[in-house]
Amino acid sequence: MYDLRQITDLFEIRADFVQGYSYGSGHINDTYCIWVDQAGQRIRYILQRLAQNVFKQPIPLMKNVKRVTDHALEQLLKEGCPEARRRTLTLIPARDGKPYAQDEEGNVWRVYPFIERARTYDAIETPGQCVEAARAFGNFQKLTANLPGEPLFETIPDFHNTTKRLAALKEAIAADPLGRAGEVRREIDWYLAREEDCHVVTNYLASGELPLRCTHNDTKLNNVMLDDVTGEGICVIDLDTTMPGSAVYDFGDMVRTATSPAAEDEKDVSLVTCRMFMFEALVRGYLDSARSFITPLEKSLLPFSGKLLTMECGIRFLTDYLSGDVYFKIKRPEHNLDRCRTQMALVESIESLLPEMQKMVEQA
Ligand code: ADP
Ligand code: GN1
Ligand code: MG
Repeated sequence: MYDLRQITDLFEIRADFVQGYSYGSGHINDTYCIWVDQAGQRIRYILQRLAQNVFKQPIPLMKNVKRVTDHALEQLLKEGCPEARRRTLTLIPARDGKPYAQDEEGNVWRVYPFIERARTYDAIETPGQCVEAARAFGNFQKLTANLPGEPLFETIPDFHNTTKRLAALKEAIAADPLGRAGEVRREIDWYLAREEDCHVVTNYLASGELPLRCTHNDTKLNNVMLDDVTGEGICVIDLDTTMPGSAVYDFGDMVRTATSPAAEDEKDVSLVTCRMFMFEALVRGYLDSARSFITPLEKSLLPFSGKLLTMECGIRFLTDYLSGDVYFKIKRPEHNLDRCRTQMALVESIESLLPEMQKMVEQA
């Protein structure tokens, strides 16, 4: 659809374009792997087109990403970290010096060096990976806590405001543009029955009992790269939603994406389950890096966070299904509905484990 050679040419890449193809399994941006020949050596880059239906203000967003990545690199270099440029994303400037380029249609593009000898996982394989992923996201919070200057721009307002997410679901039910509401009454009623849970964290934030931090806000397992050899959580990626948020959101989305053996879009929901040993591994890894700053209330909300973020994501999938699949990328007609159902199964599994999780966290 896009002329990847021409778009690559907009960036300060002193090499010959070889080939480019779609890459990864993100639900939002268009991601491409670009191979170039640099004086006889093949190297690759990640080229991304920002989804402008999701990110309405891509320029301030890119300013956020530039600030965060520059700050991360500075800290890593100051600490004398080996391979600092494998441990943070680095924006390749466009020919005009900006950290992004715009094509004739107004699309915003960016390029990162491809982080080699590491990969992301759509499904977790071992508890060790949970420890590493959680430690990496905790370190990311620590690293961005002393970001100089004004707070980051809110790239998607009220991104994790679950109260507003539920209100949006209710609006979609009322509008029902595709006449789908009737066939998903069971799912609708299931989410509406959990309305009270939606307000817990928003209320704590409003009262000031929970602090606003600089958080990643999209800590899904495939947004952290694990080293192929050591397994270390080497680099946190997908920084589009890094902005003010709660530690509860970041931990919750790890529980959502890293405790179940089943894929987010698994059709057989009997395979979806929260595994206690994976939860324990997440707590261990996260507290390893977050112990120094996390408050007692944040810590006590770690078990509930998994339930909340899974529910929130399910609400978003159902809202998108009712609205005609306008937000998340889908590969089949009922994709968002399947995703909404796996989230329900995972919430039920987490609900049954909450007392055990609470005990485990208190002892950690
Ligand atoms: P989306 O917002 O659509 O989820 P991501 O930024 O997460 O997009 O990128 C999609 C996938 O591309 C990631 O899950 C990861 O596998 C891969 N990816 C992104 N950036 C890099 C990078 N710098 N090096 C290697 N792989 C990357
Ligand atoms: C999207 O971009 P990606 O695929 O990492 C979404 C997250 C959802 C997730 C569900 C900006 O994440 O909020 O939790 O899908 N990102 C955005 O899989 O909406
Ligand atoms: Mg992603």
